[in-house]
Parts: sequence; C-alpha cells; structure tokens
Amino acid sequence: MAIISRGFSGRRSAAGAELPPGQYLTTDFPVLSAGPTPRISPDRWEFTIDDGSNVVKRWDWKSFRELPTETITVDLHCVTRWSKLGTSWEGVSLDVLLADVKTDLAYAIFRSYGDYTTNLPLKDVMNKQAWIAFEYDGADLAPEHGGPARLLVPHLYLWKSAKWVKGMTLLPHDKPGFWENLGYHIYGDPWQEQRYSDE
Ligand SMILES: Nc1nc2c(c(=O)[nH]1)N[C@H]1C(S)=C(S)[C@@H](COP(=O)(O)O)O[C@H]1N2
Ligand SMILES: [Mo]
Repeated sequence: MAIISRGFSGRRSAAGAELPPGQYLTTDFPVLSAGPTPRISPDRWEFTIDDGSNVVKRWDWKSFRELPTETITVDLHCVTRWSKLGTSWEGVSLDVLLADVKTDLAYAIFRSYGDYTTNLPLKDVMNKQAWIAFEYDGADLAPEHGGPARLLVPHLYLWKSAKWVKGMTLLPHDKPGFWENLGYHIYGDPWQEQRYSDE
C-alpha cells in the first residue's frame, strides 16, 4: 500500500507554500474598516491618476467598465493574522490603467472615498500584481468590502488593498499612508512578517 506524504502540515496557499508566518486560516470574510462605510453609487464613482500636479488619467464607471477585465484567484493575508485562501475576484489590472502613463516617479499613494490612503512602490502594482476589483465570488462587490471597487494587492498585507478606491497619486519618494503613519510597516510583506515599522 502506498503511503503518500505531502511533506508539510499546513494548507497550501495559491502561492504554493504554507501560510505566511504567524497567520491562521479563516473561511469567513471578516470586515475591517477604520471608519464608516462610504456609499458610493457607480454614477458618482471615478478613478483618477495624477502626478501630484496634474490629473493624467480619469475614468468614470462606464469607461472603467469598458476596460478589459481579469478573473483572479488569490490568497488574502490580514495583519490581524487571518488569512483566507483561494478568493475569486473580477477586476481591471493596474497594468491596463497604467499602460500609457509615462512616468519616472517610482511610488504611489492610493486614495479612497472616506479619506483612507495607502502607499506602494509603483513596481508592486505592475506586472499582474494589482487590480481594481469590482466583483467578489461572482457578485458585485459589497459596500462593506469596498464596493463598488477596491484595490487588490494580494502579495502584501490586506491593509494595502484600499477599499472604495478613487485614485492614485504618483510620487518621487515613498510616503506613508493611513496605517503606515500609525506604525504599520511601510511595505508590508506577509512572508517577511513585516507587520510594524520596527520589523
Ligand atoms: N478605504 C479603506 N480601505 C481599507 C481599510 C479601511 O479601513 N478603509 N482597511 C484595510 C484593512 S486593515 C484590511 S485588513 C482590509 C479588509 O478588507 P475587508 O474588510 O474586505 O476584509 O481592507 C483594507 N482596506
Ligand atoms: Mo487589516
């Protein structure tokens, strides 16, 4: 009789490894918001890219939804230690949004309705690493989870995935956003357990 050992004890994530250090699995989908849920109807929604002085790109809901979309299945890792594997989303890749933005600026800060912000190196939102998602699990994204649309950057802790996202500002230097200003790590790689700024 064959004895098959998979050689590890944790559940495999979509990234092919066990859970990041210090994380536990959950199957529900907790809601974590620093403030009240803003109610943004699609006819008011817009997403802009600016370089700190000029808006270089602008989409309203209609033009945004005419862009090519992707279905992505990714793992989520929250800094409060829950991880949820194999979540399924529909969204527009940041590669599409940035396709004809020519810039030397290497950083970005994302802005949300309700004033949340979070910073990311521009290279971390390119090459199939980040999306603006508008569907979760086959249905319109619920307001609590960031609907009508949220940023999704699954390779970093989930606070980087700004809900109710409305724009990104390109910057020459990295600049801390909401949680980063309150002591969370400037980058936030779950595999390096970069939870707080002293780690
Ligand atoms: N605009 C906004 N985006 C946000 C937050 C927030 O408070 N406001 N919380 C962040 C944090 S800390 C986490 S863990 C995730 C939670 O996403 P969820 O509520 O869909 O689980 O959203 C992130 N994006
Ligand atoms: Mo979080």
